Amino acid sequence: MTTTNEGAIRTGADQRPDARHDARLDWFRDARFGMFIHWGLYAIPAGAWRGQEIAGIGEWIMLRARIPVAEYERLADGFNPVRFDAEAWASLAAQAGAKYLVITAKHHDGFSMFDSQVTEYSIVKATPFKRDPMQELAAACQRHGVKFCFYYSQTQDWHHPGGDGNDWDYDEAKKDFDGYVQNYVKPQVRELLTNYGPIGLIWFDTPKRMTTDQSRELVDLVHSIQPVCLVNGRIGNGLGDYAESRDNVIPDEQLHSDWEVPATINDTWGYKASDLNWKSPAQLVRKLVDCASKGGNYLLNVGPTAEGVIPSPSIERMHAVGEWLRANGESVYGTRPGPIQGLDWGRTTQRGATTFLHVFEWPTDGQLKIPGIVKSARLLAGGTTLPIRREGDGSVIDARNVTPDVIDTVIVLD
Ligand code: FHN
Repeated sequence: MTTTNEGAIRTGADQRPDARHDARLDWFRDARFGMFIHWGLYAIPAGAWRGQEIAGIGEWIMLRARIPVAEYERLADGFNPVRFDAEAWASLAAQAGAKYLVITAKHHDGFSMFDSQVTEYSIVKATPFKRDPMQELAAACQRHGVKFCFYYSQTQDWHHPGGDGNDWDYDEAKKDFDGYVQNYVKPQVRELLTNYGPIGLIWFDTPKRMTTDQSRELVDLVHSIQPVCLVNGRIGNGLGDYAESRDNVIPDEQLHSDWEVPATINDTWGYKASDLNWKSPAQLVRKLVDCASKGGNYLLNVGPTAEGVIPSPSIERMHAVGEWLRANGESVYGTRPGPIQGLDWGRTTQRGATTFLHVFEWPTDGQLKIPGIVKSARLLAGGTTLPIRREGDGSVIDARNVTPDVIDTVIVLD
């Protein structure tokens, strides 16, 4: 486990005695799968600036290419995502089996992707598009029964003179970071929690220079407006309702805490045209199951284009995960870590007295060796009962006649 200021899994919060009894977390604990969306002005350059490919994740292009604020701002003039379709995005989340959707209201580039009275630098006021996509998405998510949630970069803001991170336009030593938090971040967070209906959770990021008071004040502000809205661990200073793992890093072991891993479907968060390193559906499902088997949630990202389109490889993969979940969701949603941990060929999840054995790598002889006594075994998909025999302290499931699911075959054990 790590305890870095990047908001990774935090031992302090993990050990809060009331963490597992707080009913506000029930939906989150049962959800296990969420869809993340990184969408902003950075989708226009899509990883290249002045004809040069810029290394790293797409949404960091302003910092990586040291683009002056005045120049980056001009991207807004050309941001017109006419193909944006909130209904399609919410429907994709629902079809993928995601129970919540988290979208960037403001990322580190400082551009507000929602209607804000605090700034002119927003999608409504500074672009030809003029619409508030967050209103449309909030409504679409409600129609699809997907919890609507916001990402908000509270510390890094490369556009605001007081925000963290921009040392090419602004003198770090002269920054009024607290002024930025009090007069910009707080009013914006208030807007997000006031104008878009019920918000499942608010996802803060890279806490870095946040003081304990600043983190606490933001948590209190969130809860003063929406008492049941969750706050993720990257609010910083050991606060927040649940712990956040490092990006794309699933802990090695089961954790006795509520946690989530944010994850990329290729190697970037914001759209980057050259990044075609897509994970396969089998990799994605197995990562989701790995999280569930250790008590965590998998928050899988898509990065829409500047036209407002989610790239088709992402859509295909989301559909594939959804297809697997439609047949096997019982073994993921609402489950808790399974009794057998550390298997190198699979994972276990559990609900009540039922254990779900997830087989990733099928044994060549079709004999599944399980530590402990297994009384009955049947395939989750189709319900076929499988013969079992005792062998020493363990049990062997005879699965020679099974045609395995190439992604993950789930066997129900009692
Ligand atoms: O810097 C960000 C990054 O752009 C992205 O938003 C990820 C998602 O977890 N969070 C930060 C890095 O950890």
